[in-house]
Amino acid sequence: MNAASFADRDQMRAQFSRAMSEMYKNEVPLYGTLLELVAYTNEQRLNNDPDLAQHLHDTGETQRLAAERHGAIRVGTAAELATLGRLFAVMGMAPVGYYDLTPAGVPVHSTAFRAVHEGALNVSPFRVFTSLLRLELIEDPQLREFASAALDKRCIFTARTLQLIEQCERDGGLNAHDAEEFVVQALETFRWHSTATVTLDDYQRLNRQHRLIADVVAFRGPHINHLTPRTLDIDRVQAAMPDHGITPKAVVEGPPRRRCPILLRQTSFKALDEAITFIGQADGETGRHSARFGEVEQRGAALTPKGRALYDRLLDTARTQLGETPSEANAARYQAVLEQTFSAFPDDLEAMRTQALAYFRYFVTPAGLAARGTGPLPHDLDALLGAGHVQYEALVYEDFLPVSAAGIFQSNLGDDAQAQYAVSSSQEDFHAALGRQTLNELTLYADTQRRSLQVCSERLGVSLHLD
Ligand code: OOG
Ligand code: NI
Repeated sequence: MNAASFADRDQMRAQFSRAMSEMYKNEVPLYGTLLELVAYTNEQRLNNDPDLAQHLHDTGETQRLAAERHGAIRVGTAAELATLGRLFAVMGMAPVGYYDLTPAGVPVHSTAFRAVHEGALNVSPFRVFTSLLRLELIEDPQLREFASAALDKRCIFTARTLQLIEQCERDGGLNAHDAEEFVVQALETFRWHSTATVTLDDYQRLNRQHRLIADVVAFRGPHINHLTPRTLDIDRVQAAMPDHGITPKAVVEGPPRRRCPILLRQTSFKALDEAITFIGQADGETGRHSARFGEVEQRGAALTPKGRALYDRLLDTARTQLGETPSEANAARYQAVLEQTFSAFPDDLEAMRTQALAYFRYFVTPAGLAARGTGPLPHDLDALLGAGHVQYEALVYEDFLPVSAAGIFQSNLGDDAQAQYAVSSSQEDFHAALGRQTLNELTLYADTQRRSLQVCSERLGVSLHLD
């Protein structure tokens, strides 16, 4: 079979993202409410802000906005993580970035599976934040043994999913019929189960060690624990949530509100308290577990290492100045401190560009194209920008933030779930478990920026410096 008759991986990812959203809407109706609120807010925002509408049009983001979301899952073993990596690869998703959450008291390390090329991202930017439990952090050897045995017994993939992954790897793709079946089969891995695989007693022992450990070990599979739509105005969504029966966490994670958004701002609402039937329970007898929640996010510019260092430093300064963990009680003060601290981060694109704080996509303007035939053009980017032959937009940040992720985890696990781990980050262990290296997100942004300059060079017939 040749490549032309294989199903398009980007379309498969788009279809999977839709199927996941439908499933989660049925499982967690409040997610459907949030989707409506976000769609309404985005529409209002685009109507009232023609500049923003133009910007999203120029970067190709308009078409992806309504479908844009990320999900999150947690797995228990290296084998589960490695097979998930192969499952996501079928849909054109690669592991990008490494996030160590143990310093924040969450016993996992994580990556994000997503598309990497700007063209593929514009077809479907669907991402899955995927965490691997660090079982070695369970102190009690007996409990560790129990957890490990429970995980070894389960298989989180359907037999058909495994067959189709192998087939895809062997042949180089799946035909349209198999691709459709793959989406249906793969979805099963992420479904919620209201029956646990352990007794209530064992669940409670796991839970006492860490709620996250119970959430991973006591169930048949890595249920999707939230799906997050992308809003163009997170403050407005946050303010409107209570009117729609949704109670958001007090503090929006990430940078403060700005004219030119950077990185990622996120807020979530509390996990549902759900009835679970444990092993050995009589008919009608249930226990409770809470794992699934909702989240919304606003994405801004991807930052260079220099920009990111500035962001990390300012966030750290703000938190130190606050003197305590951001919470309901100090939310207003935190907001004020954050805004004041971040006044040191330039809030216009030109300054962010000239100071090399963010990554950009450059494109040729109609005026540039018209000028091409009229004589030699400058071979210098600043001159081309000055003449209006080339324009730019910030690249959208496609990844996650460890401090924010830890805040999201914590708010949904309850404050009693904080723990102290005296272990070091272990990217090598993570790579060994995954069976491959994670990609460096900064390289990907630099590649996209360089490709956009390459296109400008070709279209204008000039040779630009591409680094
Ligand atoms: C993942 C939490 C992190 C985000 O958006 O930063 C996350 C989890 O709770 O499994 O989803
Ligand atoms: Ni999330």
